[in-house]
Amino acid sequence: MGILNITPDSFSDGGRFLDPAAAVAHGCEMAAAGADILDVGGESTRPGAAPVGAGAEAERVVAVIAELARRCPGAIVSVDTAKAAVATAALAAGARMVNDVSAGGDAAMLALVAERGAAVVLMHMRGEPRTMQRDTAYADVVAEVHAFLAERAAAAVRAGIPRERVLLDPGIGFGKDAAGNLALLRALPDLAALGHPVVVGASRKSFIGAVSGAAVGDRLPGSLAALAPASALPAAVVRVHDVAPTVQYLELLAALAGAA
Ligand code: HH2
Repeated sequence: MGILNITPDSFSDGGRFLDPAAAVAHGCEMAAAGADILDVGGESTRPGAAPVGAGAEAERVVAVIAELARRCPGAIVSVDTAKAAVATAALAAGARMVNDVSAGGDAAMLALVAERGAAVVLMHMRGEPRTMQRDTAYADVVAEVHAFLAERAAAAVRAGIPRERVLLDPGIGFGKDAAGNLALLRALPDLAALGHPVVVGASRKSFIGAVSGAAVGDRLPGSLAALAPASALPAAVVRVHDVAPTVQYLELLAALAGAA
């Protein structure tokens, strides 16, 4: 899953793709480099980010989604939004997946995804982006995140979304400290045991800087290393900025494991 942020303030690529033509070109480049899914977002979720209204968010993403769906029919276009109103417009424009960092926090979201025959990513986050890094202490971060995701997955299936179209994401960096993020990555096999495909978004995130001291632009090696646990799972999606190096990294791991 290649990341396409059409925002002025995303933590690593903010402002680069505000021009729709530049956004579409980058999406097509990622698809050509091997991304199966293009995740288009119009609101930053970095810690402290200011919220964006549904109208402005939809305005940023809808035309780009329509163009990507037309130009890259081989890729699934995903909309990274927690708002059902934005998801409605994005699905009408050709998106086939909703990446919801609030895991169905908008009461209309799960029914909408079910009704449109789309897929959904349900992610764990503590609180909201503005405040999520204020309290990163958990009695047991893995148990708490997995219990939350199990409950949200059951709600999605109850809403009528087929099980294989409900993907679960531990929310790396969303209200967790570096130790919590590492514990969640180590525990991915337990999350996968819930029986859903797993999504991991570790690309360039601050825990990589906490471990290595690398600045945000220099975190590709750490971003790849953070994907090793996901690569061993039966069904996983990795959400990344650097598609071509990630594809090469995963191809080599698969070759070493003897997989097709
Ligand atoms: N991380 C970000 C945004 N959306 N969605 C899922 N499912 N999982 C993630 O880990 C995830 C996500 C944050 O990264 P990015 O999009 O690069 O930055 P920003 O939120 O500042 O736009």
